[in-house]
Amino acid sequence: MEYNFREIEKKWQEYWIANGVYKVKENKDKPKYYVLDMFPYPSGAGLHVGHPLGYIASDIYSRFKRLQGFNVLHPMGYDAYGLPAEQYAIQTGQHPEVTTKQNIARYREQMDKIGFSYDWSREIRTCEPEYYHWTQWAFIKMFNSYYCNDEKKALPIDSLIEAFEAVGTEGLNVACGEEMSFTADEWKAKSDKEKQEILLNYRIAYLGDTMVNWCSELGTVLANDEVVNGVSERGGFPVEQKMMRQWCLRVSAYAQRLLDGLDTIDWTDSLKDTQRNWIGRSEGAEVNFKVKDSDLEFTIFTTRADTMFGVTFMVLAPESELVEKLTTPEQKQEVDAYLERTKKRTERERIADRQVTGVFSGSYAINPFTGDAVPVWISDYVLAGYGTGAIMAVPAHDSRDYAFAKHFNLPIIPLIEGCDISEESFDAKEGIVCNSPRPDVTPYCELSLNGLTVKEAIAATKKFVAEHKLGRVKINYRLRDAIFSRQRYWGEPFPVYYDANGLPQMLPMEALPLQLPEVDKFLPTATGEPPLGHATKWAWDSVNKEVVETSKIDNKTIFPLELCTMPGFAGSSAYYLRYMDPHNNKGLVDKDVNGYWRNVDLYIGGTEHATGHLIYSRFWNKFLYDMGVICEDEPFQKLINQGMIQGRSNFVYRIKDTNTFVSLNLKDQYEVTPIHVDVNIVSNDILDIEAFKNWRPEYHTAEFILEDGKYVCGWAVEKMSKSMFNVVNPDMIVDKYGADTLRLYEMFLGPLEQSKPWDTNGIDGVHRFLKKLWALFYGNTESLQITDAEPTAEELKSLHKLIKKVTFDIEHFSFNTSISAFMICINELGSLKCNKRAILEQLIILLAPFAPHTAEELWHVCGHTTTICDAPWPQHNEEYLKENSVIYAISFNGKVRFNLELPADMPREEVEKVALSHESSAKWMEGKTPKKVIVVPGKIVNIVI
Ligand code: ANZ
Repeated sequence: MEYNFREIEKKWQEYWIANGVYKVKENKDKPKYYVLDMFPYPSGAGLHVGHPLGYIASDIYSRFKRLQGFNVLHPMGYDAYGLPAEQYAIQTGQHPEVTTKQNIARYREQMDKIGFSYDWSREIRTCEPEYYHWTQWAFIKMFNSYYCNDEKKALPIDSLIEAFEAVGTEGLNVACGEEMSFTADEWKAKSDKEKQEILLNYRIAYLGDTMVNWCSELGTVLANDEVVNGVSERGGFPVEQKMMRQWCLRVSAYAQRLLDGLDTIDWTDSLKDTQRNWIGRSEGAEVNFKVKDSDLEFTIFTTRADTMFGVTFMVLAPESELVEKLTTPEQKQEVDAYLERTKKRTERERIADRQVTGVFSGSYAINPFTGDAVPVWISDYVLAGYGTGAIMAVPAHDSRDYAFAKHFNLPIIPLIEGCDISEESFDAKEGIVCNSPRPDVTPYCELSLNGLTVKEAIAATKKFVAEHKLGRVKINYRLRDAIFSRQRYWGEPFPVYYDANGLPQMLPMEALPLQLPEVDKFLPTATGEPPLGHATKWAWDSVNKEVVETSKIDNKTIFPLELCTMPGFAGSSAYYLRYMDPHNNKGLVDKDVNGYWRNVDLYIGGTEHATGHLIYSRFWNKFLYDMGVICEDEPFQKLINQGMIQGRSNFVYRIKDTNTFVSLNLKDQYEVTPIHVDVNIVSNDILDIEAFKNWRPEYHTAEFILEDGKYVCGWAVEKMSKSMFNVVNPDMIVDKYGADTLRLYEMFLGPLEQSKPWDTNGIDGVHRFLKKLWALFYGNTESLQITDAEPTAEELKSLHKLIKKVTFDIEHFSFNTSISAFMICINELGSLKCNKRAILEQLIILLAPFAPHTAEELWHVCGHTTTICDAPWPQHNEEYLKENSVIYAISFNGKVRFNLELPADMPREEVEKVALSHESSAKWMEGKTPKKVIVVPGKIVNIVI
C-alpha cells in the first residue's frame, strides 16, 4: 500500500472537525495545561514557512501534554486591528474590515492544511465588538483607578477622592504625573473642572500632555517600540517629537512589580535582561539647585551624589519647562534656534547618538555643596522624560558631560584618586574620593567624603542631602507610561466622550461595546482630525445613552465622542484570558473558569515583542489581578522564543545599461547589478529562463550569457520577505510532500530557538522516513502486515530507547534531536523486519505529536476506533535498555592494550579468567604471573605484572 499522504491528511482533518477532537472544556478531573502561540496579524501576504515554526512546536507540545493526560487548552485567533490594512484602505478605498476578513480566511486555510490541534471554537478576533468590548471595559476600569505605592496595587479612584476630602495630599504615596500638594479645604474649594484635571494626574488611564513620536506620513503617534532608527517601523517614514494631549496608561506605576515578577517566571535570561534594561531601575538622589539672582529653584536627578563637588555646569533637556524660565533675553534667539533643530530627533536617536550639541541658557545655578555658580546649558543628551529632565554635569566622571565640557570648553574638576579622565576611559568609578570638599569651598559645607570609596561616598551624600533637606533619595525607572491614542481608523474606539468643559467622561459599562463607526475616508479630516472625524454618527447622547448623529452635538446632553482609537497592543494585552471563556457576554472571563485555566503554561513567539507586547500584557494582567478579576499575577509562566527562518535568496546579474543577464561565474568580466529573483523560478540555483522572461514584462526581451548552457544564479541568506522574493509558501510544501513532512522538516531544520535558513535539501530524507515507517506496517503489499507475536529483546530495546529519548527531548523542546531518534529507530526496526503490534503501536503514539495525520491513520488501521490524541503516552522500561554485552578495556600496568566484548552479566571471576587467558594477553604478560588483577565491572580489567 502506497503512503498516500494527500488522501490521509484530508481524511483525518475532516474526521477531527466532525468529531470535535480538539474541542476542550474545563475538566476538574484532569490537570490543565495551557499552550499559547502569539496570535498573528493577518497580513496580505499570507503565511510563509517561517510563521508555522513556532506553531508546529507548540502543537507538538500540546499533543504531547494531552497524551500525557493533561486537559490542554490550545487556542488560536487573530490580532486583527493594525496599520497595514488601513494603509491599504487609504490606497485602494477597500474597507480594512474586508481585507482583514479575506486575509484571515487565507491564514485559516493555510493553517488548516498543517493539521494543528487548535480548538477553533475559541477563536477570537481583536476587531470584533464581542472581543473589544472587554478591551474598552478594562480601559474604563483603568480610568477609574489609581496606584497606591503603599499597598503596591491599583485601587478605586473614589478612595483617593475620599482621602483628598479628608486630608488633602498629606501622607499621599501614590503614582502620579507630577507631585501636587493641597489641603482638604483647598481641594473642596476647587471647581469640578479643576478636580477632574487634578485626578487625571493620578488615574491609571489618563489624558496627559506628552512628548510623542509623531509620524505625519502615517498621520499618527507611534510608541517607542514602533520607531526604529528614527523612522516608523511600518513603512519607514520620518518621525518627529511633538507635544500632544494623549491617552496614556500609567505603566510606570507597575515598574517595580514588573521587575519583581521576572524572578517568578521561566523565561530565558536574555529576555529577562532585555525587560530589566527596558524597565531600567536606578537608585539615586534628587537634589535642589537655586538659580542665581532669582527665586527659582530646580531639581536634578543623580545616581552619583558623591560627585557634588565636581559639578561645573548644569544641563536641561530642551523640552523642559525650565528652559523658558531660565533663558535670558540675550540668549533667546540662539536657544529658540537650537530647540527647533532638536525637535526632529527621537528620544532613541538622542540616546544612541554621540554628537555633541547644546546652547547656553544665560542663567547660573548655585551648587548647594560649594556655593559655586555654574552655568546652565540646554542639550538634547538630557532627556525630558527621565528623572527630572535636568542634570548636574560632572565632566570628570561622566563621559557625556566630559565630551560636552571639552566641546564647549567648560572646566573639569577630578574627584577620585588615580582616576584616568580621557575620552577612552571612564572606568574609575570604583576609586577613593580625594578632593571633597575642595580646599576653596571648605567653609561652605561640613561634609567631607575624602578617603571614602565611591559607594560609601554616595551613601554619605544621600544621607546628608536628606538630613539637610537639600533634596531626597529617589528610585527612578526608565520605563515610561504607554501612549495609548492613535490618530487612526482601524482600531478599538475609546469609550469616551467630552463634556461641556472639554473633560473626558467614560461611557456607562452597559453601553459597551462602543462600535467602530463607518467613515467614507480613512484619511485625517481637512481640519487635521483623525479619520473618525469623518463619521456622521459619532456623538454621545447622555440621556438616551446611545450613539447619535454628529450633527446633533449641543454640548448639553449630546457630546462629541473621542476621535482617536487604541493602539495595536491594546487588543493583544489580555487576549490570552479571553480564550479561556471566549463567548462570555457578562465578563472578560468567568472567575471559576479563570480559576481553572489560571495562566499560560507555555507561550511561544518571536523575540521582537520583548519590550512591547510582553511588557504591556504583563502590566494589563497585573492591573486585572489588582481588580480581583483574575487569579494570577503573571500571564505567561514559561516563554520560548522560536528562532527566525531566514530565506535563501537568489540573484541574477544584469550587465549595466542593458537587458542582458550574465551567469554567476562569468559576471566578473562585466559591470553588473545583482537583482533578486523569485526563488520559485530557480531550482538548485539554476534559473528557469522561460519562467524568468514571463516573470515581469521588462524581462520579456531579456538576453542571457550562459555557462555550460545554463544560467547559474548567485545566492545569499537573508530575512524571509516578499521584497527579497525568497518567500517559500508552506502550501507548496504541503501539496508536494504533505503536512506531516512539513511539520517534521521544520522541526528537523535545527534547534527551535536558533535562527536558520530555509533549505529544502533535506526534505526528501524526511519524507522517505515516513515512507519507511509506512513500510513497517504494509511492507510492499496491499494489506496490513502486523502481527501479535511477542517482540524480541532487540525490538523492545529499540522502542524503549526511543520512548526515553523522545520524552526527554520534548520536555526540553529539543524537537530536532527527537526526529533523528525516530529515524534511527525506524532503521533499526526496519533491519529487524519488525512488524509486531506491541512495538509499532507504541511507536506511532510517540510520533503522533509530530506527524498527527500519519499516526492517526496507522492507529486506525491497527483497529482502534477512537483518536490517537487520547492514547496513553508510552513509558519506558529501563530493564529493556540494559545492554547485553559490554566492552572491557584490558590494561596492563595501567595502559590499555586491547578491548574485549563480554556478556554484561558475566561474573567478576569469569571476566578475570577470560581476560588472562585471551590470546592477546600473552604478549603483554611476558610469561610472568600477574601480581594483581583489578576488575571494574562493565568497564575495565587492569592486570598488574
Ligand atoms: C551626576 C553624575 C556624575 C552622573 C557621574 C553620572 C556620573 P541612570 O543610571 O541611567 O539612572 N541623568 C539624570 N537624568 C538624566 C536625563 N534626564 N537625561 C540624561 N541623563 C540624565 O543615570 C542617571 C545619571 O544620568 C545621573 O547621574 C545623571 O548624571 C544622568 F560621574 O549625575 B549623573
